[in-house]
Amino acid sequence: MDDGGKVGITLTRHIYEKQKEHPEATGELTGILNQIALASKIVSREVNKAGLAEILGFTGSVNVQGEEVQKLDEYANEVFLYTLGRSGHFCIIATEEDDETIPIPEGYRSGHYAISLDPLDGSSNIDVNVSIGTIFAIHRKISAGEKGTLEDLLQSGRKMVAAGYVVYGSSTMLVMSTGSGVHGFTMDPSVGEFLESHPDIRIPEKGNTYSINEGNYPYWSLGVKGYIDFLKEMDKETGRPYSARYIGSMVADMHRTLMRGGIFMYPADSKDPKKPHGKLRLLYECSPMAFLCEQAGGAASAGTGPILDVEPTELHQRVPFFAGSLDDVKMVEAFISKLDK
Ligand code: FDP
Repeated sequence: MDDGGKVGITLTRHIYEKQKEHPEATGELTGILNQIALASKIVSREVNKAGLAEILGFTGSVNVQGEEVQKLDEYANEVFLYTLGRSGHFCIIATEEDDETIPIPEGYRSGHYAISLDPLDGSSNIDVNVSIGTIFAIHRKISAGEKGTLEDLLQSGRKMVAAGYVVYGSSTMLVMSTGSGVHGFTMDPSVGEFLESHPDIRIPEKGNTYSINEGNYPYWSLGVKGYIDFLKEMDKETGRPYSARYIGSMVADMHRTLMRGGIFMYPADSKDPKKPHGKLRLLYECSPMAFLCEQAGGAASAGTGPILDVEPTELHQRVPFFAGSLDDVKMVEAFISKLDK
């Protein structure tokens, strides 16, 4: 098709235009988001081949050519670490895959930002061709000295300067915020660019869908059980019963929630005494998603208050998570405050 060379607004142009509204901006965020977009394009290319795992690999075993093949989540981790670590923008990195913080490689510039990321979230879904994603959260460097420290990563979500995710779904889409709304870009594989497809995403004030691993019901608190029971009652006026949707891939479930409204939850449960605060991680799962929810007019809570106000104490800290439409999040908080004293 002859489109006269028009490809729409690219991610780069979008960030550049936004930057012009802030004369004090240095342009560094433009560079950062471009690097994230680049790494996610490489990961997207490999995710699209995951169905050929038996032929091409990604099984962690040996492929038909007799070569040892890497698992896709490890591959994604390496791609992001390589790209971001050498970009000159970051002073320290944390990823879901590594227990410790990751310094910038010797010989490369240490930058003004810290990044926490989950390079391939929902990885139990890779083998069954279900959407997975990348999540990232960016903070300004606050520590003294040239190199970054843990202090730069352990900052509350309120201090975040940018956050986003990439969903590797039927299309690859990057959704991000630098603090002035939430914007979505869909990758056009024919030009290899993310094009603006969803400017200024807003979450409906109230939804009619709930998203939770309901198999954990027996392990929840009375407040959470009470809220889920309430959503399943019949009441035409408040749109109940709600519909249930749960993919089990946080990025995909949150993406649907952002676009359509409703609530996504991973509460605390008593299933595993080693994980008393639920499963999801504060720094690179809950906090960035909470930033996007608030920027889109929704809310994200730990059940007792905003996720963005939680002060992190550990790199891989877990936190209960309730996020989506404002009214729905307020309602679950009301149940928790009433029944979980
Ligand atoms: P996964 O274990 O497949 O990597 O935090 C990881 C995560 O997926 C999220 O993406 C997802 O929302 C959640 O765990 C699913 O957990 P359950 O299987 O316990 O529902």
